[in-house]
Amino acid sequence: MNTNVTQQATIIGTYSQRMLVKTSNNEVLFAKIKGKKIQPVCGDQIEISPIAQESDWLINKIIPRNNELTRSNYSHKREVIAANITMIAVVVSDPPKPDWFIVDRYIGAAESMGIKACIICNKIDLNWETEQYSKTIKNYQLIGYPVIYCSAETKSNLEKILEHLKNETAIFVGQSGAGKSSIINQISRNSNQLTQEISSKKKEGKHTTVNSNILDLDNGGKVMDSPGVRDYSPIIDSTYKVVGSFVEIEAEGLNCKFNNCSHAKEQNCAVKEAVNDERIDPRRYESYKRLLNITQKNNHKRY
Ligand SMILES: Nc1nc2c(ncn2[C@@H]2O[C@H](COP(=O)(O)OP(=O)(O)O)[C@@H](O)[C@H]2O)c(=O)[nH]1
Ligand SMILES: [Mg+2]
Ligand SMILES: [Zn+2]
Repeated sequence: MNTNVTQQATIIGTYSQRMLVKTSNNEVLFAKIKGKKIQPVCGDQIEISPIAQESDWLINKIIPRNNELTRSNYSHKREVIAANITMIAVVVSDPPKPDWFIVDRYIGAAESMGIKACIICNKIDLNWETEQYSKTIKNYQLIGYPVIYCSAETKSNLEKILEHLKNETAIFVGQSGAGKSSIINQISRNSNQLTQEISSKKKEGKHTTVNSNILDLDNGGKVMDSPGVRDYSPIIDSTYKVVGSFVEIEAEGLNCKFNNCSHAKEQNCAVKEAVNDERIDPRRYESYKRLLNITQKNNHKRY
C-alpha cells in the first residue's frame, strides 16, 4: 500500500476513540486523529491517509466548514455539535412536555447559521395537541417555519418528512424522548446496514460507544441524530446578535426609534408595541428576553 495516498472523506460517525468516515468512493472506514490539534465532528469533510500496519486511517486535516452548529457546554465553553448541515429539524411531542424555549433556540441557531429550520410534531397518535400548543405551533408557521405532523409509531406522514429532507443534510434535535431516533430509524433505508457495519468493525476495538452519526436517505437527503437535551444554549458572542435568532422581532425592530434598540427597556420600541397588540407572540418575546439575559451572563463569564 502506498502510504502517501490521501483521500477525501466525510465524517459519518463519531465514537469515543475513533471516527467512522465515508470516502468519495463510498467506502466506509475507521479513522482517528493524532493528538488534539483538530477536532472533527459529524458532517466534516476531511483528508485521510493510511497508517502503516494498521487498519485505521489517519485524519490529516479538516476542510474549512460551511457552518457549525455549536452550543454552550456545562462550563460555558463552545462545543461544536455538527458541521456542514443545511437544516435543523426540531422534534417535539408530548410526552415529554414541550419546552418551546428550546425550540426557539434551535430555530434561532439555524437563523444565525443561515440555514433552514422546521418543526416536526411527532406522536400524533397520542392526540397531544392542546389549544395552547396549537396556538404556539400556528405562530411558528406564521413566521415562516414549516411544521410537519407525524407518528413514528403508526408511520403516519413519514413520507412527508422524507420529502422535506430531500437533498438536505439535516440534524434532528430536541428533547430526549421526543422520538428523534424512532423517526430516523423509520425513514433511513440503510440504518441497519450501517449498524451491522459498525458492529463488525467494532470487534477490533470493543469499547466504542456511538456519539452521533449521519445516515443516507433514498432521495439524496442525509440525516443526523443527536442525543436529547434537557436544555440548549447557543453560543452568541454579543447581545446585539440575539435578535437575529428571532425573525419576526428582527423585522419589527426596523421600526424602533433607536437603531440599536435591544427591545427590552427602551421607550418607543416598535417590538414592544407589537407584543402588546399580539402581532408578535408574547411567548416568543419572553423567549427573546431570556436568551438576551443568558447571552449577557455567559459573555461576562467568558471574558
Ligand atoms: N406513541 C408514540 N410513541 C412514540 C412515537 N415515536 C417514538 N415513540 C416512543 O417514544 C420513546 C422515545 O423515542 P426515541 O426515538 O428514543 O426518542 P429520542 O430520545 O428523541 O430519540 C420511545 O419509547 C418510543 O417508542 C410515536 O409516534 N408515538
Ligand atoms: Mg435518540
Ligand atoms: Zn425596539
